[in-house]
Amino acid sequence: MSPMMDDTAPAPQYSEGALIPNIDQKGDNPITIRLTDRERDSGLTDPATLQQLLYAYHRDGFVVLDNAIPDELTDKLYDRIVADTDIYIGKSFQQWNQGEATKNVSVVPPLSRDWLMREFYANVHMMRVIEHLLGPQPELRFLNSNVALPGATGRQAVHSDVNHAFPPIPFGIVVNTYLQDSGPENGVTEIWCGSHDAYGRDEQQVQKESGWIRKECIQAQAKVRKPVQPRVRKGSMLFRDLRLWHAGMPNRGEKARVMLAIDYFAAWYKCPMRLKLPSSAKSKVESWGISTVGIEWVDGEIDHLDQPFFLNMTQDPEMYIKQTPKGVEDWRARATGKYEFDKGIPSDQNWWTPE
Ligand SMILES: O=C(O)CCC(=O)C(=O)O
Ligand SMILES: [Fe+2]
Repeated sequence: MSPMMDDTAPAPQYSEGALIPNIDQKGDNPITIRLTDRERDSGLTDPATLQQLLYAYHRDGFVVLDNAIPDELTDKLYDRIVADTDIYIGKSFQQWNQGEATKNVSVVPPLSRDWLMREFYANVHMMRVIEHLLGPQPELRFLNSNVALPGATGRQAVHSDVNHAFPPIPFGIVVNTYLQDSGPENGVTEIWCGSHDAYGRDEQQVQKESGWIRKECIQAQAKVRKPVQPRVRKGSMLFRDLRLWHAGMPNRGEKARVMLAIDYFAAWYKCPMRLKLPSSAKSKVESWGISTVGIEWVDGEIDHLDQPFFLNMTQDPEMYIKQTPKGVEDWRARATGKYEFDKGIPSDQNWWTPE
């Protein structure tokens, strides 16, 4: 898929041979770019828009794209995931992210044919950005959501979602699509622009088993670029390099804050994780034109609220983590037989203290 020229787009302007991007762009930490309604509805991303999205992402490991999804669809998915969350948290065990105090829970979105909407999971503007960053045929391999419920008493540690050894180049992107307007008041994620390639893994990690960042690195990096809780509009897509530091924050509002987590990996990376989707959706998903090598088609419907949390963003099929009734099964639990639910309770050693 390549950007297509649109005859109705405004004539480009140049300065010393370079295109001047005449687009709706705001902020610098992070950069937010808003598509025109014309771009959204035609599915054609102006080359200048794409250029700025790529520039921001290469610089920061992070960029926000606004107005790529019609609001009605976003509202519909929000209502469904909130209703599902009520059911999910009544179950005997669930995936609380960094302990129950954060009230941050992973809830799989509905996966039936009708609910698998291209606008979210293979949005044409989103795919154009991802293909230009990860190369041809990027692979969808993980689909989940983070629900930040009101009433949290704690925040997450500053962390990177990948704690294993990884190549020092972009290999995977998570797109966090926000299903409501968000800001610090309802727990928008804390973001550390530019942290994706600031330190090596051994240098930055508290321990090998988690992606939590060492206090010295947190304090030092904040001098280069401050962490921020950006204000984002409903339907915004937050493209984040999997190596980037970030943290889930307490939702002090009254309504649940929902963000999708859609992970694409570069084809060359050969991530072994597979996403289970129902065979009934196969022809629909294939019609999106994305690579489906990361998808495992299963017969019958999938009860999305009854899937154990499963993750493997490494390159090694044996390095997966899986949620079980006794705790999280990771390589260490498999070796020792010792299962734990949380990786520890975050303290002020795990976030930035302004000096
Ligand atoms: O929900 C959020 O804002 C971030 C959650 C997160 O980063 C995580 O659980 O790994
Ligand atoms: Fe995270």
